[in-house]
Amino acid sequence: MPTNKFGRRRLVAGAAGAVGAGLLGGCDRLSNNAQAENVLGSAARLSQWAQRLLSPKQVLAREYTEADLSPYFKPNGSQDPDDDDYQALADKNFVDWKLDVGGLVQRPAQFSLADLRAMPARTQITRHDCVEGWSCIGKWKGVQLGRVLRQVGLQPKARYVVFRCADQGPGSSATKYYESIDLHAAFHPQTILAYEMNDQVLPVAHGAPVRVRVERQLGYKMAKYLMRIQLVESFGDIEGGRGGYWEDEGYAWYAGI
Ligand SMILES: Nc1nc2c(c(=O)[nH]1)N[C@H]1C(S)=C(S)[C@@H](COP(=O)(O)O)O[C@H]1N2
Ligand SMILES: [Mo]
Repeated sequence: MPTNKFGRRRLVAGAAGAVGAGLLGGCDRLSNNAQAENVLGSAARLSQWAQRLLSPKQVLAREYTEADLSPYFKPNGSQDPDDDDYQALADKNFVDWKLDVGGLVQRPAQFSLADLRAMPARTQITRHDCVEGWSCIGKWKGVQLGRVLRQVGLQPKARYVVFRCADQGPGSSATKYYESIDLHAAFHPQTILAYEMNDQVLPVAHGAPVRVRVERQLGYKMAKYLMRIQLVESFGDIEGGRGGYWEDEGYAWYAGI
């Protein structure tokens, strides 16, 4: 019946609004802040975003304890980028490294390692699943990507976050490794830019100085050797057009687990 339908829609809208308000309340009190508009673009966008968070898919990946840590965490893909600029940065312990954040943002910015370390950190012990069929449990510390994005502010057209890496990638492609995720994954609380692994500075083999953790997706989404983050409306005109290094070779763009 139409009245039921209307009632249900009102309920969903109300619930989405409540979650939106709750989230903003928890996120540095953005609700009282003009920055909220920059991040979320518009009220319509807020409802859409909040509603997605209500969906059963928006759950945390399981977190483990120290006792579960894998004694050996297998490095995979590139393990020491064959790139002169990267090697020069590595030689100086990445003090000159800067993460460039640009594209469809309000305030393009560069973040040094010190800048990222000065932001509130999140630590999580999670299981990494590679599409090749192996898994390892590791402990990661870093800054939530959502915090970085809130700091630069998104333009309303921004839909995807593209990660650009220093390495050429292990396959036959001449493309540098890159990846992309949507804003839903980008603002997931466990999506972090990790600079520590198992209480150590992130080793080169695992993506120093900073690698992405997107805990509800497969390993190939978790870009290592991060150099640049681009906010885009579409990834169709980037490299092979399928949203990532392995995606351009045929892997699925959405690698949810
Ligand atoms: N820059 C870059 N990131 C990358 C890769 C790569 O080759 N280059 N390999 C991916 C794959 S397939 C996996 S399983 C993980 C491996 O991360 P690890 O080396 O920490 O195990 O990194 C992912 N991120
Ligand atoms: Mo992988």
